[in-house]
Amino acid sequence: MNAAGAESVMRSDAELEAHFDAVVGAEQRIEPRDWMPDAYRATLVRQIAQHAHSEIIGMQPEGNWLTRAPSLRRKAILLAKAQDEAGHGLYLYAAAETLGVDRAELTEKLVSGRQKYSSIFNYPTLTFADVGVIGWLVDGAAICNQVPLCRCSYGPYARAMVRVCKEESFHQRQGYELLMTLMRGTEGQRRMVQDAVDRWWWPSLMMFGPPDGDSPNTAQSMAWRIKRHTNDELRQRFVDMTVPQAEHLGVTLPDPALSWNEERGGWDFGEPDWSELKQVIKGQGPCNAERVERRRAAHEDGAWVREAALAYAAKQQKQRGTEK
Ligand code: BYC
Repeated sequence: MNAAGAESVMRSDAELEAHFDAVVGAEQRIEPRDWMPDAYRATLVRQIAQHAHSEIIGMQPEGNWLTRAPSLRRKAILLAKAQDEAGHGLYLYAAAETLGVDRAELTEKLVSGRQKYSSIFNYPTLTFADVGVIGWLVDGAAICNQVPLCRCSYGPYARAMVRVCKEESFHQRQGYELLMTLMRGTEGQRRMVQDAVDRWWWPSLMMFGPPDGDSPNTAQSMAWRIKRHTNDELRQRFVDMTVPQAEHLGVTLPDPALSWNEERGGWDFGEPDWSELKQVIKGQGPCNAERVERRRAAHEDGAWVREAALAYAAKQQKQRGTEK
């Protein structure tokens, strides 16, 4: 038993909990070997797994355009972005594993529908403008949501977020640059951008989760300093950041209720269709079945890679054993 282990045997549950609360209250980090309440661990596994799954499933809508990108430059950018997302998934699965779960088990829960991933990836990508809008709006929303997670109380998750956020901001810029290029193009290209904005705006607002009054997890996650802001606070921040960008781009956001509120110093906006979010989360969005099926098939197709990696690791271990 290590020193930390011996110490925890000597402390009562109440003392351990008081120490945990003090560490979180002092804005210090909880690390994998520290004592933590079971519910804190379960909440982190739930959120980090869902986040990891979102990164991996999130490659699919964009992957749809990899072979049809309009130029070599656009193809190289899109490929690099999708590869970054695979990397984000890996950091996040690694962060989840520090909590005592196994990546294979998490993947199994994803493909059997027992764990969620972000609702946003259940919408189809109909034109190449969707690639730009995903970068601008979806990655823009992801940045708003994830920058505060760099200050999450759980060390491995917070540290993983630092690099993820840097890469997300490159993703957001590439999306905006793509859209600027299309907006400088033909009338048809401008219409294509507006159509993509019309389809992705409301689902992007739903990425932040249900309204605060219907969010069962927010209060506890904020008390534990996993979440640093409520869903509605982040949604407002996103709208305030995005409206001037839409103006600069020359597109109209599809919300007649959008208006500047002088008193609050923020934009008022309409109510997303929360019944749609519920349906998509339940697995009944336009592409849920297709996304999960594709992930399941890719996982099965990759079985030989995992077997080969395990056989190679065993061989290396055996060789090291005979060298000793
Ligand atoms: N979609 O109590 P609430 C990316 C669930 S990937 C699906 O507010 P919480 C990218 C929620 O899980 C970025 N489910 O929950 C990748 C909960 O259900 P359970 C993805 C949702 O956890 C590739 C229930 O509804 N980002 O950027 O306090 C290409 C009640 O909600 C959604 C993350 O994962 C949703 N939209 O807050 C491009 C960020 N909303 O688990 C880009 C990390 C809610 O109790 N996650 N639910 O059964 C979070 O910040 C939080 O988990 C959420 C939800 C804000 C999403």
